[in-house]
Amino acid sequence: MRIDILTLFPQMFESPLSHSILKRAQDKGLIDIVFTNIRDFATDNYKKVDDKPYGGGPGMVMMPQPVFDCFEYVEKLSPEKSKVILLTPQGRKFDQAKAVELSKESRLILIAGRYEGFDERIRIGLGAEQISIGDYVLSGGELAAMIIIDAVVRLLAGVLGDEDSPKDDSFSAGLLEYPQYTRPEVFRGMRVPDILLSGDHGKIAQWRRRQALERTKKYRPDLLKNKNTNQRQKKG
Ligand code: 4HQ
Repeated sequence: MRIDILTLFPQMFESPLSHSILKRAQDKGLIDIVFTNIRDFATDNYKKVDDKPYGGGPGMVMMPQPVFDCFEYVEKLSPEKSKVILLTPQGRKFDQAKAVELSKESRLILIAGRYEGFDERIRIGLGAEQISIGDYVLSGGELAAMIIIDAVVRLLAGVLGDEDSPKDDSFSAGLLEYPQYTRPEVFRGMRVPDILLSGDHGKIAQWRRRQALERTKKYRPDLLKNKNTNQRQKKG
């Protein structure tokens, strides 16, 4: 997969992409991440990419010209068909189903904005899909882009080892994860449940399914309510 990122702050991505799973995925050549700085497409001497909103009001707005020129340059860098994503609170909320969907694309182009937001013509003209990572206001789209990259890349074939296959992740089954324990058997007076020490794999699997369901009912009942709707949305 090729991932292009259009941003005013490419350095923000350095650390998250240079560790652990995301680093390994790049080292193995499974993903290729390319940054392009929107500011390089500013045309005036001050490298201006934002301007005052028409109609007045606080804050600044991303100008359409640098973003369009940057996008058109990036698109031509590689021939693959791409999915274009604009990070914005107006977008559909990101979830595991969307991560799975994006993991099937061969190329993603993510546009991370700053300031109070994008000139509306960026939204209209680029034909981008709008995605929000949640109902809160960030100071820029960069962290949102990183979250999407992390959730998508770990789903790509060969990125995770077999041991930590994403198949039993919480959410892939629509449920939270069952409780996990490691050594020692007793820690500060708290015992590992006997069933996990029994060696009876059938019973253990049954216990885990039950626990996952109970936890979901207790902490995230909304996941159970939405379960059928989510699956229907996926098929439709
Ligand atoms: N932004 N999910 C970029 C967000 C956001 C979100 C605020 C996006 C500022 C310029 N992005 N603008 N929530 O809060 O994706």
